[in-house]
This record gives sequence, C-alpha cells and structure tokens, in this order.
Amino acid sequence: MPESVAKSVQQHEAYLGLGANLANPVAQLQNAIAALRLLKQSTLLAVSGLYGSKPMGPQDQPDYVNAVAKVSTTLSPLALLDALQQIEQQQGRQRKAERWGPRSLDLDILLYGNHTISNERLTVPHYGLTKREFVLYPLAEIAPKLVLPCGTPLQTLLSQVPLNGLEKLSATVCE
Ligand code: ROI
Repeated sequence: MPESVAKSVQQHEAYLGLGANLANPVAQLQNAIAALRLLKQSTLLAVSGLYGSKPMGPQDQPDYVNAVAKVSTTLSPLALLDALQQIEQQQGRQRKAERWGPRSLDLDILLYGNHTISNERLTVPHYGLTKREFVLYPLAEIAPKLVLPCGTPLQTLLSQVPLNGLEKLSATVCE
C-alpha cells in the first residue's frame, strides 16, 4: 500500500495522575508505574518523583503519595481509562461508597493531548487539575512549559497554588 493511503494511527500524549494512601502507597505507585510500562499501544515517556501530600477532602485519613506520568498512546481516551481501571483493580482497589475516602490506588487521566472531553465516564482536563498541588507540582517536574488546552500556562497555576505541605520523597521509581 502506498504510504499516502496507509491508515495512520494517531499518537496522543497523555498525562496521568497517580495517588494512593493505603496498603503501602509507595509500593502501590511503583507497581502502577511498572504496569504503565506494559500498557498496550502505549509508551511511558516520563515519570515524576513521588510526593507526599496532605489529604484533600476528609482529614481523618492517611497522607497520600502522588506522582504524574506521561505516556504516548494510540488508545482512545475511554480505552485508556479502561486500561487504568484494570490496573487499579489488579492492585486490589475496592470502590467504596464514601466520596473522597482513602484508596489503595487512583489513576486519573489529567490531560489527553489538547483535547477536552466531557461524558459520563470521563472529564478531561481532570476537574481537579488546576487546584491540586499534588497534581500541579509533579506535572511541572516533567512538563514545566506545559500550556493547558484552555491556554493557561502551568506556571501561572503553580504561582496560585501553595505547596500545602507537599514534599518530594526520597523513594524513587525504577528505570
Ligand atoms: N488527596 C491527596 N493529597 N492526594 C490524592 O491523590 C487525593 N485523591 C483523592 C482525594 C480523596 C480527593 N484526596 C486526595 O481522590
């Protein structure tokens, strides 16, 4: 088939948020990152360090460990969401009724290229992205020059959101 008519498969760069505060959160994130390296139709391009963060929402729960990863993928947004939920399940996540309660692993699509997506399963950019220090600072570590689909530079958001006790942990993720 001539190249001009070959079916092109579109690559999208997606940023993923990782969070955990139960069942050895550091190991949860390290295992999740190992699973992301094996994600079908995708390449893991970058991972931030691991950050300790104060719980947003109910305070009577353990501190969180958070990180952000960047993948290049040909999965559609919903296929990517399915794959992330499968990783959450494999790592023993129990979905509870309590909103904003503790969790063994949370994987969110923060950004999917420059797309905005809104349906009953998925909102992208992630609704908490612009206000959460545990998303913005790890994101800035791997994409300091990022501009959101709405046109706002990440650095502008960072200047508006205090660290709130966020600290980079000495634990690392494997190469
Ligand atoms: N708080 C922090 N610090 N980190 C999270 O990943 C996180 N995730 C959540 C809620 C419960 C909103 N709080 C969080 O889903």
